[in-house]
Amino acid sequence: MPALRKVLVANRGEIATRVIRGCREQGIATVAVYSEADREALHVLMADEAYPIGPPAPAESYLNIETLIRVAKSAGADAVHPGYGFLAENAGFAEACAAAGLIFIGPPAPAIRKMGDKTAARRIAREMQVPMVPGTVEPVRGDDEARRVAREVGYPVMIKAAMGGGGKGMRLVRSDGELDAALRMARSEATTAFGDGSVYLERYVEDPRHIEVQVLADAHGHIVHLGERECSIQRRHQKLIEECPSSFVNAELRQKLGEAACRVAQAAGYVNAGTVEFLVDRDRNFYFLEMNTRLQVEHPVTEMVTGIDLVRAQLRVAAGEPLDFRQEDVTWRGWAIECRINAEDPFAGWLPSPGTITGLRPAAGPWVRDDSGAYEGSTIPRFYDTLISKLIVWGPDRAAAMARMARALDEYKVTGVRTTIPVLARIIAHDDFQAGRLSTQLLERILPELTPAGGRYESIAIIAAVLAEYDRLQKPSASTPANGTASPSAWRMALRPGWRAGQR
Ligand code: MV4
Repeated sequence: MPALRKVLVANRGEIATRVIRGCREQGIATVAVYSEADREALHVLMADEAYPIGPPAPAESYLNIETLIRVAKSAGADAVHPGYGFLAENAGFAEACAAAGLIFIGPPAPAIRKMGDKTAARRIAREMQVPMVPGTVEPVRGDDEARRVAREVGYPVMIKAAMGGGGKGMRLVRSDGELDAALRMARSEATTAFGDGSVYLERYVEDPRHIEVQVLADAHGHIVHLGERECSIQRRHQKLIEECPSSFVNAELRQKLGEAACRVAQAAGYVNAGTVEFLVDRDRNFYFLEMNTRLQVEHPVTEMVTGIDLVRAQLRVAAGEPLDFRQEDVTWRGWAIECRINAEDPFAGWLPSPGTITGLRPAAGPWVRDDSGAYEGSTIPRFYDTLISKLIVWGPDRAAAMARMARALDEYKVTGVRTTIPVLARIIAHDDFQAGRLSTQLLERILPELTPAGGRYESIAIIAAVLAEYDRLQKPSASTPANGTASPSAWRMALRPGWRAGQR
């Protein structure tokens, strides 16, 4: 079996730093790549070597297969880690790596391809008798077939793109009358987005939870699951907060979900780390949704609770080594929560807020982990996703983890760009979150009360008050307070350079 000696990390940001750290702990050398927008990025500083791969636009750098492989070969790398996003679920990239004699640190190309086609994935789930939302397995052919199926499974139904995923190209249809127009829209959207207009149909699951299961498979036929992650706190299919375990899942359901996930992965010929997504309804019925053939953003919560280093496992499996633990060795201890800290302004329509981070003091302390792609003085480019960092905390139970997250968010200071920190703090403090009453609809429902425009006016009021105070002090009549204290006023403290601006 080939031991890995040098890995090219075909990614940027926090996931590139996560993979570099994993490699370094295993004594594996790392090669970073960077676009013109990332010359001074953290992953470039952290890697043993770094090479430019082109202009900022992803299509001309991080998505350029030919360039990445040329750099990997000339740097003498023997493997490539794709991270998530970019080329992570591109079967052609996995094949191109193999053709160039490079180990792709991910699943075999056929498994990526199968799971990329959501109807093929549904076929596998059906064969393995994994529960699925009632609907079509094959793409629907004509409008008549769609109408027949919709009536059969009952409205409301969801139209989904066969080559889609992650919520792209989905359409909710509440009645016969809406079906034709929705089909047309979904097909044309799917053609534009995925170059394939095939769609399939499912009954709509009302107010579901999104729960996913981490699996790990080696090339020797061993496959294990590491339990579930609760990912229901999302906005427009972007997750904001994830947890391990889910307060909705008991040991019995965990075993059922885990076994179902392993069956799907096994049938797909899966090797390496992967995630099987389920919808779970109010009555704890679960339905297979899709499989993600990559290391996920939210993998750290699983690592914190199981003690299993997923990047280390990925590297070992890619080198042909067997998993060094069995299913019965996997235990879940305590509770982990992750918050995604994005450079976005939740008080201004979640507008991206790229720019230079002028001040940065990440949270730290016991059981706090900061998986970051940033440092003070670094830049969040406008060309890529807005993730600055993932803040992960662990506690002995959910209440302790929530309290620790509240503390860590309060401690985390970023200036220069707007961040999602204040709204994350408000979600964590919300009664429904505290009580574990989660669903995929929760965030959209409570956001209006969490992000009033008042945040803006508060800043303006502070500035106005400070100016008024400054004006007053300029006047000859202004004097020392009668009690003679020389302590700085609260307003002056608020003006101290640094932290106040990002705090809100
Ligand atoms: C659904 C659904 C309800 N019923 N399918 C969105 C992402 C994609 N992976 C599947 N999604 C959904 N599929 C049926 N039959 C509701 C969603 C959904 C959702 C799922 C997970 C997390 C957040 C979501 C937000 C809105 C809708």
